Amino acid sequence: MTSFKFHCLLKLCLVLLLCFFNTINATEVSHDGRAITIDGQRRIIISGSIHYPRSTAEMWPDLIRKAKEGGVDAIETYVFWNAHEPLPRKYDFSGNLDLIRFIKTIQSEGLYAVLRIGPYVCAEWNYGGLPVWLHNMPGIELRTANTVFMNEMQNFTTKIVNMVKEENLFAAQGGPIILAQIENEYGNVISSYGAAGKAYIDWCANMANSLDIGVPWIMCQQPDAPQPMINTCNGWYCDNFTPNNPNSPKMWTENWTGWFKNWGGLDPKRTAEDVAFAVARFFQSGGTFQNYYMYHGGTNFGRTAGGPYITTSYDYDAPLDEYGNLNQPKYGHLKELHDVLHSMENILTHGNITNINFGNSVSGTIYATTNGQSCFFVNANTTTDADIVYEGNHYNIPAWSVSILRNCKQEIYNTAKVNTESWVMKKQCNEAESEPEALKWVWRPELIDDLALRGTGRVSAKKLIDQKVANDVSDYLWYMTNFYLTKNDPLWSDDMSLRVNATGQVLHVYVNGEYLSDQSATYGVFNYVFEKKIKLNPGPNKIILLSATIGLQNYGPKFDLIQTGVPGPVQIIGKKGDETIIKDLSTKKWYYKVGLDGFDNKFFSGNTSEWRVDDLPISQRMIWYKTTFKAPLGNEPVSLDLEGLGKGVAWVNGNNIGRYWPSYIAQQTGCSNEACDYRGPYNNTKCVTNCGKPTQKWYHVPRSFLVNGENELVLFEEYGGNPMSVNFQTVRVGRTCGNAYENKTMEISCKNRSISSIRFASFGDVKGSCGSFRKGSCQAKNDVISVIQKECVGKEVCSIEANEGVFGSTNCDHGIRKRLVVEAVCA
Ligand SMILES: *[C@@H]1O[C@H](CO)[C@@H](O)[C@H](O)[C@H]1NC(C)=O
Ligand SMILES: *[C@@H]1O[C@H](CO)[C@@H](O)[C@H](O)[C@H]1NC(C)=O
Ligand SMILES: *[C@@H]1O[C@H](CO)[C@@H](O)[C@H](O)[C@H]1NC(C)=O
Ligand SMILES: *[C@@H]1O[C@H](CO)[C@@H](O)[C@H](O)[C@H]1NC(C)=O
Ligand SMILES: *[C@@H]1O[C@H](CO)[C@@H](O)[C@H](O)[C@H]1NC(C)=O
Ligand SMILES: *[C@@H]1O[C@H](CO)[C@@H](O)[C@H](O)[C@H]1NC(C)=O
Ligand SMILES: *[C@@H]1O[C@H](CO)[C@@H](O)[C@H](O)[C@H]1NC(C)=O
Ligand SMILES: *[C@@H]1O[C@H](CO)[C@@H](O)[C@H](O)[C@H]1NC(C)=O
Ligand SMILES: CC(=O)N[C@H]1CO[C@H](CO)[C@@H](O)[C@@H]1O
Repeated sequence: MTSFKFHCLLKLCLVLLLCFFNTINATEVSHDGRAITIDGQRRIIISGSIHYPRSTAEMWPDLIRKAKEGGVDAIETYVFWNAHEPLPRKYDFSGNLDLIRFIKTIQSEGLYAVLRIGPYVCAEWNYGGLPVWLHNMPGIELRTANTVFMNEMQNFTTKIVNMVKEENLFAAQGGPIILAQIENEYGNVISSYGAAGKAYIDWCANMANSLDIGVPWIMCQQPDAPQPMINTCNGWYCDNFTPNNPNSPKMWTENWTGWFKNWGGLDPKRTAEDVAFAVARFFQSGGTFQNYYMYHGGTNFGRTAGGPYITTSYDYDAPLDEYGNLNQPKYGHLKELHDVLHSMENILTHGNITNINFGNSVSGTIYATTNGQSCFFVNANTTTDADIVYEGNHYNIPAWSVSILRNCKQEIYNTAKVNTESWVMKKQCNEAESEPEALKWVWRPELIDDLALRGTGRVSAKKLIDQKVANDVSDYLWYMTNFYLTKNDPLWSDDMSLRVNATGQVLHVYVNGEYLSDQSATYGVFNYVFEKKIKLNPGPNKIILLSATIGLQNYGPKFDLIQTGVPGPVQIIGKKGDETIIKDLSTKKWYYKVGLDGFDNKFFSGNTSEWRVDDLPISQRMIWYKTTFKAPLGNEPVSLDLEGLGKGVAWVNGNNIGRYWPSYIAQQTGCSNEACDYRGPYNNTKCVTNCGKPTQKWYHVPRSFLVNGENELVLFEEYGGNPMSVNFQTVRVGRTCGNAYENKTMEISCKNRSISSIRFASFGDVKGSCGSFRKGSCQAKNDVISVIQKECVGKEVCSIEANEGVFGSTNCDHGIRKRLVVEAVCA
């Protein structure tokens, strides 16, 4: 009794203490036309998107810490409705869906949070984050003034807001959340909803306001956002954006650091120079809040990828790569910019602004307060470097770059002058296995014979149905029908074929128990027609179609209505000479079965029965493979090489690491052998790589999925492949290329490994890029390589001043921009 009382008392004290603590820590977030204000202070806020389900809870602290070290103030995330509410009122906030733990991790690392609830999120996420069961509710219309939808949206939004409030996570409660978002990029599609669209967006604003969260709400890409919503900009560049109200600050909620990848598509690459240029221009033109989309892209685990046809990797060429490693030089080059912008916070948020036009696309912006001034000089000319004179001093501004000058005298940053090392990552074989490439496999087939023989499923209808009817609980839906044909049928001939109008998913076709063929599409293709010659029996015949989605549509006006599966028609075409006779099977009785037998019976985890050790099937469809392996030593990230396989799904210790499809070869054209030129407006077709190679052969296996001792890998192979070369590798820094302009410091590091040798070093006008450097027309007198070797070999990190004092004078002409360049190999 006493101890109980004491315990209660203690709890009460704790609660009181916490309340007290929270009240005194309450943060007031507001805004004026210039900036977001925090406790009355105008702030420059650099934010970065990290989507919690695209990594693991174990990875969050490291990712957020790295973001903080990279000069980021706030972490932004969407909230993924269909992940949290897979079935109506059945919620999941476990594991990497633990939103509250994610926000608390942000808080404990000392950063702000931006909560983009949506709950429509786009995000290349399955169905844009909306639960597919919404689609099946009677009377519903999504994302418009429809009470069924609005009730559901309000129900979920309220639930999230209440959960967050209960944990005191809004800034007004002492928590880290400074901003929240309702809806998402609705302005891009509003016109297709007519007047109901405007009514809906006004309702969204009112609903959000009524939730009383104590921090401002934003609406991105919403030019008519009703007050007090702040409308914000998304895009590659946002310097020309103006908010719709003089009291709203200029905010950029999605500055795309790179781009996503689709099956068959190329690896996008946006240079550090161009991202920095876009950010610097945004702040030059009065911006005060900007968010990197993405700061860490991560992985589309399980069935979360949208599209259709978005890959499992969501690396995004973001400052932190899929594995959580620094993407150098992007990470470091932006960190320097953030440090410079933060050092100018007061002047940028209070200074008077004057613009100067130097002509030829060169301009300047001066921020002035009584304490001093700062200048941005922008050269937006894509080809020609500029020499400008300002207050008697000369400045060289490379084409497509921004210089930032303290006191308008000293250049402290130029977006085109990268003083950060570039890392070339490499994969290393699993040192825990004696023969890493010889995993021992067992296998078993997916059960289709039974279905094929009986031709029956669980549900039937006299029509073809949209696959979304099954609430998207599986990628797979079987369509089966029987029909009778005699040799007297007008259709009967030697030339008969099956024609199926399908949506852009993968289709497998079986006729009378035999596999006929498959077909798939590419990203952005919503329909195709399957047509193949078939042999039919006089008498009963059976057609089986297996439709496999690769993520549902996530974007576009009324994207939710785009059909999935086999909407039909399904026809048998008979040709006799010039005559074509069509038999339509669409309104026959069709039997349906959702999912695969191996999923129902949990072949991916813990089902040990009936696996076979004999005659490993190669290049056979619908096979389950299983093996065991030891986790790679150390704590570097782990990647699974699936080259040799076709298409399917992979699990490690029961964790679904995503769809795999290494046999989908990326397009052959569009890549260039020349080094990527950062100059000129970027789009996602520029600077791409990986032409003609598997779109994605490497799959991230988070360390937290692994255990000491035996681990299990299970593959469901849909197309047929060979698992014999499957192997696990670790990801580490292979080489690093240091780069520092004259009078800057060059730093190179091999993360936790030592620098083993120096492959190239020169101080002068070096040509080429990392991996292909060559000496230019001029260089320093001294033996630069031996200086670097002496300083760096054997160390994990080394830094050297790039100047003539260290390397001796150079024979470079005046006006040549000298730099120290080093290529080092890591142990
Ligand atoms: C959501 O709807 C359910 C009924 O389906 C109701 O019990 C619950 O209170 C609602 N939640 C909110 C936050 O409105
Ligand atoms: C860029 O500079 C070149 C050379 O001075 C000039 O011919 C061209 O018009 C400029 N382009 C723009 C867009 O200012
Ligand atoms: C800023 O502009 C205001 C209004 O034009 C002027 O009164 C003030 O002196 C200016 N301050 C500076 C530092 O230029
Ligand atoms: C079937 O697909 C073809 C080609 O896309 C199209 O022309 C035709 O209209 C479709 N038929 C139906 C009924 O949708
Ligand atoms: C394992 O799979 C078999 C079918 O091969 C099934 O009968 C059995 O119930 C499954 N066991 C478990 C634990 O799911
Ligand atoms: C994208 O950039 C490429 C090369 O810079 C250019 O040729 C192409 O027209 C651009 N495409 C779009 C849609 O802007
Ligand atoms: C670097 O510093 C030296 C010595 O202070 C100076 O002469 C030189 O102009 C500087 N170079 C640059 C590019 O700033
Ligand atoms: C790198 O080394 C530091 C200490 O030197 C250690 O804390 C960290 O876990 C190591 N990280 C990796 C990825 O090996
Ligand atoms: C490619 C793309 O979507 N660009 C957009 C970038 O952002 C601007 C401003 O919002 C849009 O106008 C562009 O369409």
